[in-house]
Amino acid sequence: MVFGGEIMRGEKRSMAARSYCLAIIVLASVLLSGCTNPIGPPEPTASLTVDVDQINSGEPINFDARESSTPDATVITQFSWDFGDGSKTTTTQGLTNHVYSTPGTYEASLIVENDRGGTDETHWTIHVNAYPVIELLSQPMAKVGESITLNAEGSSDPEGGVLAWAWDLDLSDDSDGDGDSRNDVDSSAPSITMLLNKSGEFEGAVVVTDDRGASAREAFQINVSTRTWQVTWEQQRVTEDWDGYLKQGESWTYSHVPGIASRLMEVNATLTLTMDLGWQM
Ligand SMILES: [Ca+2]
Ligand SMILES: [Ca+2]
Ligand SMILES: [Ca+2]
Repeated sequence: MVFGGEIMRGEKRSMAARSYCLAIIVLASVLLSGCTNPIGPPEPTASLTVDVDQINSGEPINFDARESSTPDATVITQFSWDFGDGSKTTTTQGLTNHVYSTPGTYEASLIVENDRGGTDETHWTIHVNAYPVIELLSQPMAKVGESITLNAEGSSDPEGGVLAWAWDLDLSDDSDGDGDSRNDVDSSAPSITMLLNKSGEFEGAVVVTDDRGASAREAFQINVSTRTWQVTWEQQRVTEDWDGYLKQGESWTYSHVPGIASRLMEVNATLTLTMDLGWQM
């Protein structure tokens, strides 16, 4: 019995020792894991921010993952970026940027990896706005004195945004006096009518802006020519009668001004003596 009792106490001590060791192993595992993954490698925590949630197509957006962390005794070794439009890149620093060339909604993702092979992933949704599409009806040729209509009312925004129009009717004239002749807002109507009162080549532009501040610009040219006039001259005979008397050496002068709408074509002068007194003593 004594022998058997020793055996039982020995088994109990052995079981207690195994339980104690198992508790130590489990505790050590929890401590080493950073309390995030008691089975696999210690995992980092990915953190992602962007400078803007909405951009216009073609504009850059900046991604910042520098707030990502990893448990003590480990370091982040790689940031794997997937921008959601088919473009991917990896960096060792938590900063990058990307240009979305096509409008749409994209979900960017980031995987942060540490030197123990632990990873964490996070996502961010980005809306890429499309620029308005300008539809401009203009008249490239005109004559002085004509009124022409420029119509951009048919312009549209792919997202259906509310549009605003700004016309600069002469890119060589600084109508608002700010030193830039190409930024004037001579009209904000969708369609305008302008009187062409002088000849020459004129260039203007219309800027259409959507409700998210994306602007599209289209220039137009108008060649204003002078009018061609057909002139018909009417002949008018002007006569002047004079019956004065001139002594030797005297003269008589007659002047005729034809006026601004006519001109003097020909002058025929005839002096007719109605009485020749002859020599008198
Ligand atoms: Ca838009
Ligand atoms: Ca101007
Ligand atoms: Ca100006």
